[in-house]
Amino acid sequence: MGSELKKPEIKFTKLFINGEFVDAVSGRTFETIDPRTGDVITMVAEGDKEDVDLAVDAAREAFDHGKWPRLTGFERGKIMMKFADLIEQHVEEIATLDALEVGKLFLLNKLYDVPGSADMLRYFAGAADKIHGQTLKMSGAMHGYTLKEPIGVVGLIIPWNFPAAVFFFKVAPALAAGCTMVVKPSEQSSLSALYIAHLAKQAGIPDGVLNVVSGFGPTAGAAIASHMDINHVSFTGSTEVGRSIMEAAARSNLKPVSLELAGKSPLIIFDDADINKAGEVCVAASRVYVQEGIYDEFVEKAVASVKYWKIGDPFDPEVHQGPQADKKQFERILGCIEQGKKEGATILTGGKAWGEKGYYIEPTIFADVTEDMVIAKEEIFGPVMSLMKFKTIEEAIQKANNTKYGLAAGIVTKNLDIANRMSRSVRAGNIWINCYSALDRNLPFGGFKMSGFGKDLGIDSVEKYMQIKAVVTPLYDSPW
Ligand code: TXE
Repeated sequence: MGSELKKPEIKFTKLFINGEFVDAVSGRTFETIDPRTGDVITMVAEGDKEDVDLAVDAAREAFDHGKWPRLTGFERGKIMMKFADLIEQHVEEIATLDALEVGKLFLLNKLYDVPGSADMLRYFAGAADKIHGQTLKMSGAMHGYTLKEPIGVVGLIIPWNFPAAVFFFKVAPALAAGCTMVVKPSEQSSLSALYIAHLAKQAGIPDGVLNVVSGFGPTAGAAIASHMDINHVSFTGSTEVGRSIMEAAARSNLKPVSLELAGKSPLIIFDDADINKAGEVCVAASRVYVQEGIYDEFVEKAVASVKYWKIGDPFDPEVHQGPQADKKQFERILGCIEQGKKEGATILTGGKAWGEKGYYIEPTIFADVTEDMVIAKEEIFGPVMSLMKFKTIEEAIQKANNTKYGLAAGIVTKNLDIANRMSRSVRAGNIWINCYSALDRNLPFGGFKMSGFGKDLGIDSVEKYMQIKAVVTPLYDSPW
C-alpha cells in the first residue's frame, strides 16, 4: 500500500449515557481493530446489561418527565436542524472514523454517507411538526379523534456496513417522533456513533434522549432486545440475529420490532441491455443473471473491468475497494469462496486474500454457478459475484424469486414492458431498474420474506416510532 497509514486522534471511546461519557460498570473495554493491518486502533468501553439498564433508565426519565416528547414538533425540528449543521461541520472526522474502523472508502463517506446523514436529519426535522391524527365522524352523538404519540424508549441496533448512515436511518425518525433511545453500534464500528453523540449534546438534544452503549451483540444487544422497559427495537443486521431479537421481544414485553436483514439480491441483465451500463450496475450485485444472448460478451467485460479495480487503503482516493470490515467477515467470505470452488463453480478472476496484511480480498467472479450452490443462495457480503445464465423472462422471474430473502433486485433492460413486468413479479422490497443500491431519504428501504419487515427511510419510517390513541367524547345536544 505504500502510503503511510492515517491514524487520527480518537476522542470518544466511553459509553454516552444521560449526556455524559462514562466507563462501563464492569470497567471492561474491548479492542477496535484497523482492518488495513489487524492492529488495535484503541480500546472502547464494553457496555453490558447493567449499562443498558442505566441507559434505559436515563431514556425513560427523559421520556416520562423530560422536555423532548413535550416540545412541539417544530421545536424538536429546530434542534435537529442544529444537530444536522454540526454533523456537516464535522464530516471529515466522522468519515475518517468509519474508514478507519471498517475500511469504508473515506471519499464516499465524506461525499455521501455523512453529508447524507445531515440531510437525513433535516428531512425528518421537517417531519417532526407534520405528524397528525384524525377527527372521526362517529355513528352516535360522540366525537372521536386520534392522537399519534411517540411510542416511548426505543432500542436501535446498528450494523458495521454503513455505521454513520444507518445510525441516522434510525435515530432521525425516532427523534422526530419524540422518542428517547438507546443506540448500540456494532462492535466493529463504535467510534462514529460515540463521536456523533457528543455533537448531539452540543446541538441541544437533552440529556437522556440519545444514549449510545458500545458493546457486543450477545450481551449489550441482547439486553436491549429483552429489556422490559424498551418499547420498540429497530435492528439492521443478519437474519439469524433478527430472529433472536424477535424471540427476545416476544419473551420479554411483546415490544414491536422492525428488522432490516440479510439479502441475496439478484441483478437480472437482459439481452437488450447496454452492456456498459450493465457493467457499471453489476458492481454491487452478488447474484447476477445474464440472458444468454449477451452472456459471453458480458463475462468478458466483467472480467476485464476487474483489472482496473484498485484495492488498498480506504483513505486513498484512487482506491475502489478497501479491506473487509473485520477478521470474522474476511474469513467468512474466504470460506464462501472455497465452498464455491468445492461445489464446482469456475473462478474467472480473484478468489484469494490480497496483500501481505489486513483483511483484503481480491474481487472475485464465479461462473458456471448453479442455483443449489451456497454462493448462489447465501449472502456473502463481500466482493464476490456469482454469474448465472437465463433464457426467458419467465425463467428470470422464477430464479429471482428462488430465495428465502426478498431485500432487493436490479433489472437492466431498455424495454419498458420487461422492466414493468419484472418490477411487479419479483418479490423484494426494493427494485432498481438500470441502477443499483439507489437509496434516498424519502424512499422507503426494507425487505420482504426473510430480509425482514418495517422500513427505514421514507416519511412513513417515523410511524414505527409512534402509536395511535383513539379518544372519544360525547356530544350533548348535537344538532345532528
Ligand atoms: O451482523 P450481526 P454481522 C448480514 C451480512 C453479514 C451478516 C453478519 O450477511 O455478513 O449479517 O454480519 C448486534 N442480540 N448483514 O455479524 O451479527 C451486533 O452487535 C442483539 C446484513 O455484523 O447481525 C451488531 O450491532 N444484537 C445487514 C448488529 O447486531 C445483536 C448489515 C449486527 O450484527 C446480537 C449487517 C444479539 N444476539 C450484516 N448479536 C444489512 N441488511 O445491511 C449481534 N447483535
